[in-house]
Amino acid sequence: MHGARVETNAVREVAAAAIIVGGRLLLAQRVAPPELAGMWELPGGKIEPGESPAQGLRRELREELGVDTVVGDRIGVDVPLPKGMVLRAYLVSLCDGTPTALEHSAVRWVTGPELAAADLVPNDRAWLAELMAVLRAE
Ligand code: DCP
Repeated sequence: MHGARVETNAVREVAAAAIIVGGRLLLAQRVAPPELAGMWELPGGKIEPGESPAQGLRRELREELGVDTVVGDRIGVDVPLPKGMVLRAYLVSLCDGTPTALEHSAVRWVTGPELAAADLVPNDRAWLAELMAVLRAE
């Protein structure tokens, strides 16, 4: 073995939230890294070791948006990320609080046509068709 580095076999997940209220999806505007700053994403972040995806996503949404949530079903494809990580989207319900840009530069609620026209981060474009379908069904 190579020293004391702790290895884990678990694939590291980044979880992102599709929060839909009244036919609109919540988007958050990234501040970093420079190549993504100004672009819009589904809010979320890295699941920490020992957390379930639902626990980690709830924590991220509390930290980033100041809201209490319930994490529901997965939506869309797995998006491979560098370093063996995987990006997954979940349908998420708001329980308490108003989403506030605590770690983003802004948040906004978009309709389907507004989503299609938004400057989304490239990874999140993989979910566009499913998100549009959910918004249409609202
Ligand atoms: N990502 C993405 N689409 C999303 C959310 C994240 O493509 N809807 C990507 C951007 C990053 C990686 O996933 O390459 C990790 O996302 P964050 O930087 O948002 O995750 P954390 O907030 O956990 O990062 P850290 O705390 O390390 O800054």
